[in-house]
Amino acid sequence: MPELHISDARLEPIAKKVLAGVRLDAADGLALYRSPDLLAVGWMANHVREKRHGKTTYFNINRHINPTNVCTAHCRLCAFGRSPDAPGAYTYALDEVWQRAAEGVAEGATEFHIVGGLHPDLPFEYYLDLIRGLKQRFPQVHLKVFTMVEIGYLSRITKLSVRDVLVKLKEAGVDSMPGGGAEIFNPRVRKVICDHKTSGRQWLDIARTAHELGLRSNATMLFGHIETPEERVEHLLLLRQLQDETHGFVAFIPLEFHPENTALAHLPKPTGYDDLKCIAVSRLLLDNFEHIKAYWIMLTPRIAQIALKFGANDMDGTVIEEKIYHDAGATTPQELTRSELERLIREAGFEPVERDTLYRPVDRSKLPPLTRHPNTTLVTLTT
Ligand code: V47
Repeated sequence: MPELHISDARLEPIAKKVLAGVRLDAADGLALYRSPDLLAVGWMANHVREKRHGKTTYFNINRHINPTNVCTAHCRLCAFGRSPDAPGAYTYALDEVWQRAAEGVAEGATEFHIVGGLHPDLPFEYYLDLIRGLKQRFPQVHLKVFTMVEIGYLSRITKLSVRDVLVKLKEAGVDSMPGGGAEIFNPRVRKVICDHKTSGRQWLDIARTAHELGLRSNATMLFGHIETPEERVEHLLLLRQLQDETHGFVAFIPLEFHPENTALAHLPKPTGYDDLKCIAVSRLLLDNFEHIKAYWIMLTPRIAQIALKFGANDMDGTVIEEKIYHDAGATTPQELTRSELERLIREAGFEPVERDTLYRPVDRSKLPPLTRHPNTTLVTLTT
């Protein structure tokens, strides 16, 4: 590996810790965020990444399904949620969910990633039927379903405890949970960007309960709006603390805020510099998270590719039909083919490995043949 050149002297003691495998603290996290020396921060993050994963970079073949965009939370950060009677509001009948899922399976999906709005009228049975129906029809596909925020909402509307909601969902067939809704845990920030939603403390408590029940989950951080570097560090360290306790988190995904079509549209758009910094700092502070994802939908395939050298070891998936970021003005394509993902990874000097949701390598020769070859979709990279 080439040598580390540090132009910011404040990073020297941190680099020593990183090379010695010593855990970083909050002050180190702040120094990393404040340092203009992006390349040195990236070098350190890549050092940790390559020590753990070598040249391996994971991706998966997945299908996103958002059963409804009707949402009572009205978060300022969000361009996806709608009032029930607003133009563009939709809720899928279960048959539409099966149809989308079947399309995903035809593309070779090993995972359904399912999240939606906090619908005022849908009964808990709708969600249970949705899970049971998917499990029955596609037992081989991993169900990564519902954020901590949705679980908190289902607990409120059913008057069941969070634990009981999770137990019922697990019995219905939920295998693990995505990491959304974490945003920034600090209450000052939540008051502005997602006032009526599950608090940061509740998000962490729900994740703890899920992990105790054997449901693993991901975690996210939404950055690039009104949060300070201190609030980012606090967020990451709260996740690290919970991970020390439960070891239930699978991957961490830093999510860049897209302001378009949201109530925060006046905020500046994110930058590649901040994207790479966030990826690198998360790799360095979250020493007990195995996987850091460069979610290309949000970062653009170009930045996601570079992020692989800044600490990320996963590109997420082929996705198909992404709505949350595209409603917020994302100009990335809605899907990438397997061969596009592999090319991006190889070109950056890494080895692509298809994984399942829990990062076990996927052996395609043991799976049923695809009805639609995953490389037939031609995608033009627009950014
Ligand atoms: O929870 C919403 C964020 C998340 C906007 O677990 C926005 O594998 C930017 O959690 N601009 C959903 N972000 C996406 C998510 C995710 C994505 C990929 C993989 C996984 C995983 C999880 O997107 C929301 C929220 O934090 N979000 N609106 C917006 N305007």
